[in-house]
Amino acid sequence: MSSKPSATTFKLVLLGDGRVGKTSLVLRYVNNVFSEKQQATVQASYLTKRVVIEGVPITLAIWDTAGQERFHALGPIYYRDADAALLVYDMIDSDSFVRVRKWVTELQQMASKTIIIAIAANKSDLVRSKKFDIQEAESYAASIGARVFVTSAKSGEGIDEVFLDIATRLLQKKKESAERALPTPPRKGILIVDDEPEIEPQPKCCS
Ligand SMILES: Nc1nc2c(ncn2[C@@H]2O[C@H](COP(=O)(O)OP(=O)(O)OP(=O)(O)O)[C@@H](O)[C@H]2O)c(=O)[nH]1
Ligand SMILES: [Mg+2]
Repeated sequence: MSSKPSATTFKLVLLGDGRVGKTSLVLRYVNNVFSEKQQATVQASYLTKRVVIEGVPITLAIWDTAGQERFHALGPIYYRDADAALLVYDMIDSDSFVRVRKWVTELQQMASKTIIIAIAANKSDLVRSKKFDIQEAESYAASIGARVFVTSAKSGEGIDEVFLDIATRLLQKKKESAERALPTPPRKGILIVDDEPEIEPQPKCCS
């Protein structure tokens, strides 16, 4: 009798200003739905998504936090032991990008040192010219080892890509730490000889 391998679960937290589209991104990704009248999140909501990356099943345990300022202090509850953070801003609201930087600074001080970060520049459908400027966001992201994904919860643009990037990096990190945990095999052709124990000099005695 064969049983399916159990999926590894990774914890992902979404952070960002209020109204930038965090809930909409998650609902588009998990349920493939979008609402123009999405209600503001209170505290946080929780959803899961199972995906298979390169044949490996994983579960994303997604914490979608509330962006309104009055909920800011709850952040640590959700990011403290998170494996990854998706920081979201609204492309047509530059203040919301300032908030992304603040979250990154807080994560760098308070969250796991190895947390994986990605940035979503959301609401791309509202940007008339497709030559919108995400250069600043891209160079900032590069400086913190992250990537920016242009997304629209409304049209679906970039959603699968950003979650796939996170899931792939989580799996890669897990593989690397599993490899590091393996004992290193002894190198061939090297004979290890214990040093002779040193003979302690006998104290000279006096008469
Ligand atoms: N046009 C457009 N509207 C969007 C997009 N994403 C979200 N919205 C709208 O923006 C508003 C806020 O979206 P939410 O998903 O509730 O934003 P949020 O970041 O979860 O907000 P909080 O829960 O308050 O932190 C809603 O009216 C959504 O319909 C998008 O990609 N394009
Ligand atoms: Mg929300």
